[in-house]
Parts: sequence; C-alpha cells; structure tokens
Amino acid sequence: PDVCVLGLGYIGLPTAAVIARSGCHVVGVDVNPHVVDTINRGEIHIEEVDLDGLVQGVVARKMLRASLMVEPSDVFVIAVPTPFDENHAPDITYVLNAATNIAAVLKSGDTIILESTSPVGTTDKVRDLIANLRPDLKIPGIAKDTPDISIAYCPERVLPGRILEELTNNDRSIGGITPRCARKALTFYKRFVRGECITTDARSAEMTKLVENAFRDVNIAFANELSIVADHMGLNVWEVIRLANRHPRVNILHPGPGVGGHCIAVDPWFIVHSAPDHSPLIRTARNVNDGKVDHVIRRATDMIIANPTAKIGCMGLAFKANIDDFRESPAMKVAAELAQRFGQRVQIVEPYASILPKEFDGTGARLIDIDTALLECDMLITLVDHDAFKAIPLAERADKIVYDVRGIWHDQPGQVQHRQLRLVG
Ligand code: SAJ
Repeated sequence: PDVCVLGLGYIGLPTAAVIARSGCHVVGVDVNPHVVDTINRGEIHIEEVDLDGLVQGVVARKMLRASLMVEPSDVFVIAVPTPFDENHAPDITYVLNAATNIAAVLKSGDTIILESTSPVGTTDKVRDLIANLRPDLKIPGIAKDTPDISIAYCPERVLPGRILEELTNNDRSIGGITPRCARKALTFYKRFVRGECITTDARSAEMTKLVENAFRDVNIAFANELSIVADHMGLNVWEVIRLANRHPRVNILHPGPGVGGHCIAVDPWFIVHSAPDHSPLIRTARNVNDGKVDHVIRRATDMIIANPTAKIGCMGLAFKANIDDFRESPAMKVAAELAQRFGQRVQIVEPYASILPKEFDGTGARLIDIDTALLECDMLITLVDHDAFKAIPLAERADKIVYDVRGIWHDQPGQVQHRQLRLVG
C-alpha cells in the first residue's frame, strides 16, 4: 500500500523509513520546510543510530519522500507530538489537525493509525472528527453496516538510541475502534514488525502506553527517594541498591538528577489528568522525580559553598546517557542553575555538545573537554552517565571532590563503601 506518515520527528521519521524499507511507497509529512528539504536530500535532522544510512537508502530508491502536504494514501500513520500545558492538561491539537488534513483526502478502504502518546479517548475523538468532516463515509463504531474505513491506536514504545532495533523487534499493542479495525491495522504492522502484535480495543491500547511510562516513573521515583533517605542517614545508596537487587524479586532502578526526556516525565500526567482523585501514587512519583532536581541543586550548592576556592566541573547536560538530546534534561537544569549561582567557577563537560546551550549565556561558564576538567577542576558533579565519563580511571580523579549523582564511580575515595566487608562467596 501507499503510506502517509504525519510528523517526521524522533518516532515518525524512523517509522516512515522502516515502512519504506518493507516495500511501501511512503510520503512523510511535516510542517517544517527545513525538515522536508533535509529528508528529500536523503539526509536527516535528528541523531539516531543507523538512521542516516536507512533514510539515504530509501530516499535514493524513491520509496520515501517528504512533503508539507498530506497526500492520498491507503494507510495514514499519525506520529505528531502531544504536549501538555502548564496545568499538566494534555494538548491533542496536533493530532486533531492531522486528522483534519487526512479527512480531506480520505477514501473508502483507507486505514488511519494513531501512534502519538495520547490521553484515553483520543482515538474516539479522531473518529468523531472524521465522521463530522466526512458524512459521505461509513465510520467504524458509528455506521450500522460494514464501515468504509478503519481507525486504530498503536502506540510506539521505542527507546531513543535503539529506535530502529526496537521498532522492528518490540511487541506491539494494536487497539482497534472495532475488532475489524484492529485486524486491518494488524495486517499492516505485520509487514515490518518482527515482535508479537497483540490486538485489543483503542482505549486499552491508549492506557497501556501511559501505564508503561508511569510504571518506569514510579520505579525511578522510588530510587530517587531512596537516594535522599540514604543521604540523610549517611548511607551509600548505590551499595544498598546493589545489595537489595541481589534478591531474586527486587529490581530497583538508578537514582539520578531527576527524570528527563519527552515521555516518562509527561505521560503519567495524562493518567492523573483523567483520574485526578484516584492517582495519588502516580502524581507523587512525578513530584518526587521533579523534586530530585532541586535536591541535587541544594546539595551541590552546599558542597560548592563549603569549598570556596574549588573549581567545579558539571559532567553532562543530556537527558540520559550517550545521546545528544539536551531538551527537558534535569542535568541541564542543575548545571544551568549552578552556573547562574557560581558563574565562572562552574565549567561544563559534555562530549555531545559543540557549543554551550543558550541557558548558559551570561553566566561565564565554559564548555571544556574531559582532559581539561581533570586538569583544572577540583570538584566533579556527575549529572549524566555517559560511557566517556564512566571510563575515567580512578587514578585520574582520586584527588577530586566528587558528587556522584549518577553513581558511575563506585571506587571513588570518600564514599561510604561496605563491599570489602562481604566475606561470603
Ligand atoms: N532514568 C533514571 N534512572 C533509571 C532510568 C532512567 O534516572 O534507572 C532517567 C533517565 O536518565 C532519563 C529518564 O529517566 O532522564 C528517561 O529515560 P529512559 O531511558 O527511562 O526513557 P526514555 O524517555 O528515553 O524512553 C521511554 C521508554 N519507556 C520505557 O522504558 C517504559 C521507551 O520505551 C518509550 O518508547 C519512550 O519513553 C516513549 O516514547 O514513550
């Protein structure tokens, strides 16, 4: 079939490229002319492992091209952002705009698939919108006889840095407005997904996506709360977690400077917004993870004030390890705040940045490399667990004052260590 993918971001572009590789002619649609031009040159505007070669190949073979306009197709895949406003209310305007544009070219036999993370009920809203705009079509769940079109919700669940691999290998939930819609979408996903595709209804699939990210958020919140408790009690949280995780049914995640990125810190709010009186745990987890940023800033500030001549190296700005994405990053918030407070005493080490982001304008902070940091800085604060930081041997940092927010240097002197006391085994 011919496929139209709406939204060419971190999910839409890799999805469009993988569908094109499976043998469909794909047109990718984006509102940004720069994105459209870049892709039509066979290039990419985002960083993702192996995506450049894949896009170059499918564009060269004329299986993928980009456009500013939605075009008639057999399958429409919506992969636009769903942000939330200052009250944590989800904003599905981009999804509804995409559906409006699809309605203009929709014909009998077509399938519409929503992949964007969405509050429960969004796929029904898309269906109602299409029904309004296209009274000539028989709509699933509304029309009495066999509908003309199919509508389904099929969330992505890929991890940045492993997108192409996970796009093909992960299992998928396929939620139809009706069972027939689910079967239609299933046939499409079977073309390019090797993981198992499990059909369900649209609302369950919408909730499943939100639940997956809320589950991770709650677990990270547990780890972050533990880190503050352990700090208060003079314990090394990493040691405690390492030992607790030796229990066959315990698996605590890693504390850090808070939770960043565009999904885990957002999606739980969609659940809270739908059921505000029934989601105290999910809401609290969000607040615990957001509060961890402030805790790290306070703790680092105390250490910096206690060492008035020390030069400080903030290690990392990315929202997580080994990627170049600095948006919604707790590391960035901590580093920028410390730079505001302490000016030129604070230097930034970020191997994935070529210049300092605008958040550091006027602070006097400089971007330095790892070697300069090891030479010039007296205090190191690990805000991101990049492999390049983990690889720094003890001999090169033994004399530093370290605030190991990410727990990457377990051998650092001055941290409470009990491992040597373990006599068994
Ligand atoms: N983090 C910790 N401690 C941990 C794990 C993560 O502090 O033990 C932090 C990270 O440093 C980062 C944030 O959490 O700041 C989120 O990172 P992540 O790697 O957990 O997740 P994302 O946002 O890159 O991708 C998530 C994934 N969801 C789950 O694992 C349940 C991915 O599969 C989803 O597709 C993606 O959200 C999405 O698009 O929703």
